[in-house]
Amino acid sequence: MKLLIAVPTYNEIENIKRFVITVFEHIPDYADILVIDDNSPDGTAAAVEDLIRNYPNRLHILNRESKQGLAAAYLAAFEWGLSRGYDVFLEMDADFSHNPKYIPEMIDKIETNDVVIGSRNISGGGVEGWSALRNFISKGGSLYSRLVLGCPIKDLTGGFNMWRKSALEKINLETISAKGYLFQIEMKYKAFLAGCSITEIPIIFTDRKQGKSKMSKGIFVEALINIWKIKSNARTDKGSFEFIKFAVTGGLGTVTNLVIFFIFADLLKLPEIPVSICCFIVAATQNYIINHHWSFRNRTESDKPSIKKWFLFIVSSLLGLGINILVMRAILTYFNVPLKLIAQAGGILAGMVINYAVSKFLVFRRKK
Ligand SMILES: Nc1nc2c(ncn2[C@@H]2O[C@H](COP(=O)(O)OP(=O)(O)OP(=O)(O)O)[C@@H](O)[C@H]2O)c(=O)[nH]1
Ligand SMILES: [Mg+2]
Repeated sequence: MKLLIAVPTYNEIENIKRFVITVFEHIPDYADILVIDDNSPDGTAAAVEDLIRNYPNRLHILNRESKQGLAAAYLAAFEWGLSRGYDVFLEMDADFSHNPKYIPEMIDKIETNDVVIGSRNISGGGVEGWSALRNFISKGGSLYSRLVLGCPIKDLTGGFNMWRKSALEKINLETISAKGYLFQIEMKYKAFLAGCSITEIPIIFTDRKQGKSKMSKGIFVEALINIWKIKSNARTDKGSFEFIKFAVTGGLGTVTNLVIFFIFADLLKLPEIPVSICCFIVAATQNYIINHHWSFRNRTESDKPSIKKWFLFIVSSLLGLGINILVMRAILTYFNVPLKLIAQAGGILAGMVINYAVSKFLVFRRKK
C-alpha cells in the first residue's frame, strides 16, 4: 500500500508545522503527506518547505496560485497522487480538528473497504468545542442531506475520509461539480451510488483552537439548495435514462412532424414533398434542443447549443432515416413478416440506435 495524506491549507501558519510533525508520529513509513497550499498570505507554504528537509521524499507541497477552495485543492491532490502511484488517499484538515490518532484504525479498515469515513454521527463519535447552535446546524444539515439524497451515510459532510484509488476511479472525479462545502457530500454520495463499500469509524472532532474559521452562513444556505443539484447530476451521470429520454424526445418530434404536416399539406394544401422536408427540419431542430437541455444534459452542462452542432444533429438524423429505410427494406426482402409495419418498426429502432450513438459520442460529446 502507498498512502497519501492530502492536507489543504489556507493561512494555517499557526498549525501547520506542529500538525505535520504530529501526523508523522502516527503513520507508517509507506505513508506520505502532501500539503496543497493556495498561496496563503501568512507564509504557510514557506513553513512547509522548511520542514521538507526533515522529511525528504515523504513531505511534499503543491503550491497553487490563488485560493480556489477545498474541492479544487483535493482534486489536484488526487491527480498528483494518482500519477505517482499512490493507491490510498486520506483527506485531512490542518487545524487539528481531525486527530491523527485515528489514522491507524482507518488504515486497518481500508484493507477491506473502498471508503472509510471518520464519522461524528455514529455511536462513539462526536464534536468538541462547538456551540450548541453550530452542532445543531451541522447535525440538521447532515440529516437533511441524508434524506434528500436517500443515502445511508451518517456523516456526509465530514472531511476526514480515506479513499481507495478504485473508489476514486468509480466516482469519476471529472464529474464532481461541487466547489466548496458540498464537495464531501458529492464525493460520498457518488461513491454510494457507484456501489463502493463504505464504512464509518467514530471520531471526536475538535474545533480549531488556532487560526480563523472560514465557515459562513452563506456557504451553509447555498449548500441546502445545491444539494438538489448534486442529486440530479449524480443520477444523470449514470446515463441510465439517456436512451429512454432520447427515444421520448424522438417521439415528441414525430408528433410535431405530423401536426405540421397536417396543417400545411392537408389544411393548406401545399405540395407534400417540400412540406415533408420542412417538417423533418423543424422536428429535428426540436429534438436537438430537447436533447441538449434534457436527454444529454449532463454532457452539455458547460456548453451552449450551436449552429454547428445543430447541423451535425440534422446530418445524424438523416443518417438515422437512411438506416431506417435500409433496414426496413432488408427485413421485407429477407424475412417473411406478416405486416410491413413490423419491418418499419425494426427500421425505426435501428435508425434510432445509430442516431443515438452519433448524438452521444459526437454531437453531445462531453467537453474535456
Ligand atoms: N488549499 C486550500 N485549503 C483550504 C481552503 N479553504 C480552507 N482550506 C483548508 O481546508 C481545511 C478545512 O478548512 P477549515 O477552514 O478548517 O474549515 P472548517 O473545518 O469547515 O471550519 P473551521 O475549522 O471552523 O474554520 C483547513 O486545513 C484549511 O486550511 C482553500 O481555499 N484552499
Ligand atoms: Mg476546521
